[in-house]
Amino acid sequence: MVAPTQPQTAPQAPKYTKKDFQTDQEVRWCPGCGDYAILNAAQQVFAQLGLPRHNLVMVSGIGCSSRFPYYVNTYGFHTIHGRAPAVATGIKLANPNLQVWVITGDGDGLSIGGNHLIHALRRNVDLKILLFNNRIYGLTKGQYSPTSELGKLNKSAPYGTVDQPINPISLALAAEATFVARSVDVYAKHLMEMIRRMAEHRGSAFLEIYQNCNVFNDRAFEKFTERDVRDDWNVVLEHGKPLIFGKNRDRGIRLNGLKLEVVKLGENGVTEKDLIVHDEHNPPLAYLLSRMNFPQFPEPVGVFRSDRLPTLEERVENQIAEVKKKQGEGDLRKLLFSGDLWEVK
Ligand SMILES: Cc1ncc(C[n+]2csc(CCOP(=O)(O)OP(=O)(O)O)c2C)c(N)n1
Ligand code: SF4
Repeated sequence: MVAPTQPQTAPQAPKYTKKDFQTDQEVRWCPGCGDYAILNAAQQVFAQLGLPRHNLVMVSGIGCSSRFPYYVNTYGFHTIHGRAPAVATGIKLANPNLQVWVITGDGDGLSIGGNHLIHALRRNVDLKILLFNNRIYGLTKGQYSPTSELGKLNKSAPYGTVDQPINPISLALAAEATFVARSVDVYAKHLMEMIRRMAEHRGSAFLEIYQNCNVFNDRAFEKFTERDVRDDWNVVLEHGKPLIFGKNRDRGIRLNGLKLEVVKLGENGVTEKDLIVHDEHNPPLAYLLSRMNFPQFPEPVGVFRSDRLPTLEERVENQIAEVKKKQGEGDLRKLLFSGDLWEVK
């Protein structure tokens, strides 16, 4: 049995403001870094969750983004490079009442920690994973990352990268994450809404956040996120609504066979009825939409997939209860002294 998705609220939680989630730690990010906006959005959402602070845990790996736990007044764990999902899985299994957040970067989460990320997602551990994607290694001063665009020139690729980048949304969907979304550091309201949705979700929740590193990869997303172009170059995914975009709301996304295409409303008899209606509960559609990227398509932001399925910790708890019903309480001492024993002299 799977319980319906509900906010993990506790009636006794005090009324918080964003300030309650700030710390006295000096924030060491560069002035102008997109990380500040994400921190601000997260602190505001945490204050509104109705959860006591001691029920929240921030777990991070290594990188600029991974400094996050120092700046949030909850429990926190700055772990080792790429391993935050493994540590977070242990925390969640040991105490399923905690709401566990993982903070990672495109290098931390997709390069050294790619393997851990995939397995946390496929196991449907109830983790809320924020991936700050600045398409660069920030902390180590600007090497290219698994999301750097093909041909990117930088210190570690003086003639341009020759690697095909990872699409984090496609990867998360292929790994069976049950909640997958994207937002942008400067879309404050949208970003807060996505973080709130993650908090309410039970199961592996993955949010890719386009984050500007103004020192080593400045303006990486500006062509589709600047105020004057974003309506023309973003399509906002909303469950049950047709995929319409553009300043004049006159363009949309249609399926032509198995391919997506941009169409203009009113042209060649195209109407709203021809457009795809977004469905968060349709993983194949989500995957198709995840393949839309600027400049061939508007960049989708919003929730690609959201499905309530049994989580790892629910399965573990159920299994223990089932076995206990059949075999009674276990006896650790008996177990340790069963089977073949040797005495080392
Ligand atoms: C085992 C190990 N390998 C490499 C490093 C060096 N290192 C530290 S952070 C980092 C990449 C960080 O990039 P990203 O995850 O994109 O985070 P950002 O700093 O951009 O937020 C690397 C390679 C390390 N600290 N430990
Ligand atoms: S190096 Fe880039 S990602 Fe790191 S704090 Fe500075 S601006 Fe932010």
